[in-house]
Amino acid sequence: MRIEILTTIPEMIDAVTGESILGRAKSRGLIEINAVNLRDFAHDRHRTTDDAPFGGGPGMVMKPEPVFEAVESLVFRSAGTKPRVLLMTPQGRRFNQKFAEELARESHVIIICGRYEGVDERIRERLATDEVSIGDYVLTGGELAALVIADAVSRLIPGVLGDETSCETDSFSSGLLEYPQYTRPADYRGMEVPEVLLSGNHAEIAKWRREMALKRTFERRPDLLDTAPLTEEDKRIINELNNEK
Ligand code: 6GU
Repeated sequence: MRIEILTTIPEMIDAVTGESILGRAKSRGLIEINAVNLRDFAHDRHRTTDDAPFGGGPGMVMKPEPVFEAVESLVFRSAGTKPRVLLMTPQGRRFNQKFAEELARESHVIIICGRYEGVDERIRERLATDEVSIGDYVLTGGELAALVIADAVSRLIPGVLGDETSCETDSFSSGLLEYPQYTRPADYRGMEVPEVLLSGNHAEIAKWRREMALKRTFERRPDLLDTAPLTEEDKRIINELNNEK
């Protein structure tokens, strides 16, 4: 899988993708994440990538030429395959785990970071396959949002997480929030780890964890219970939680 992030601030992308799990995945060849400097595709001596809006008004707009030409050069090198081209914008489709799973099945994803007050409308209309937002708040630019996408997608690629850390037990993959975790010491300042976790009884531990995941989801994100796959026993537990309320 190849992810290319088009930006005027490649340093921001390199700083994050060179470290930790993403850095290791890159050096092991499991994923390719490249920052592409839009200034390299500018047409003038000053390497300009933005300009004043036609019709006047405040702020600057990202020019079409560097973005079109950068994307075209990447698609050309992609030899026949059709990449997804994401435009990062607060006006886009809201990113979530399902969207991450969808992108993880692609072989080539290009992400355009909107900067300044906006991008030329022709980029939206003719170049982007998707407009993507990471939530209802406004960032100064799309770089942090692009990194969120790259991170969430990369960890779904087989081998990126260690063998034992599986993304199948994640919050949201199961449709529920996660159960509480504890590690040593069993008693910290009088705060004790639940007895069942020390019991060695794996069936009881699994039961307790499922109950806790249901309880946590019920309390914090009841909306998720509408779509999570639930067993009859799960539904009984939720009914009980409802009755307690
Ligand atoms: Cl993708 N860009 C910006 N600038 N702000 C955002 C966003 C993206 N997603 C949420 N807020």
